[in-house]
Amino acid sequence: MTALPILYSFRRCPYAMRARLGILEAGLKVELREVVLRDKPAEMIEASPKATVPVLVLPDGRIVDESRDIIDWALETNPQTGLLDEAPDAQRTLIDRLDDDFKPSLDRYKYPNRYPDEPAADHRTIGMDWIKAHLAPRLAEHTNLFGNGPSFADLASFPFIRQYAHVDCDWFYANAPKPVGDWLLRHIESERFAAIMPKYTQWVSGECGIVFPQAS
Ligand SMILES: N[C@@H](CCC(=O)N[C@@H](CS)C(=O)NCC(=O)O)C(=O)O
Repeated sequence: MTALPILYSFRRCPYAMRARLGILEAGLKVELREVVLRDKPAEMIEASPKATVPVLVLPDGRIVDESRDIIDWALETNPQTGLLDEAPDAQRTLIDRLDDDFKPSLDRYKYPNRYPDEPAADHRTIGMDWIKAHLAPRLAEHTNLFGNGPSFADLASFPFIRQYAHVDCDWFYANAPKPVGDWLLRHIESERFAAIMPKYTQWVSGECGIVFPQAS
């Protein structure tokens, strides 16, 4: 049997969700090794000393340790997904803005104890303003960000918007523009999302990981 690429992943990490979504959408298979962030396996740190998940280790030894590069690897391996057919540069720019501008406010809203000098309420506002500026106008036009079908930008962004929404669901759905709430719910309730979110047990060195995605 040919060795599968190995994906070090953490179920609840939105970057790792992004990578799993890309792999799923491209119809690829990997050996998933579930990581607990406070107990990272030595094998993962050796492969990628910056020690963030996700990390993909390819059978030829190449290491891909940025979530967006893992999606790119998946899309290069299977160019048929169509995820980047529509306005690829605009999609990538949107995800740059999400990672660079939205994510810091998400962290400050979600983990106020880590940022005692930065009022969470301010960052909740900054996050919602970002959503209104960057996502709402697109979702007022079609059901996904770059058309009616899901794109790279949808899959790379909704796990982060989900995390933001889940800090206070009632507040989010009362305050987000309706097309944004509808879009998020559609993605959260999709079979695609269910397929990347089964509960995984922590990978133990020396054991085989789990084949991902699991046969449905
Ligand atoms: N730029 C990286 C960021 C990945 C990242 O920060 N992942 C978090 C978990 S969501 C992590 O591993 N943090 C390290 C830690 O908590 O020790 C990517 O896109 O893959």
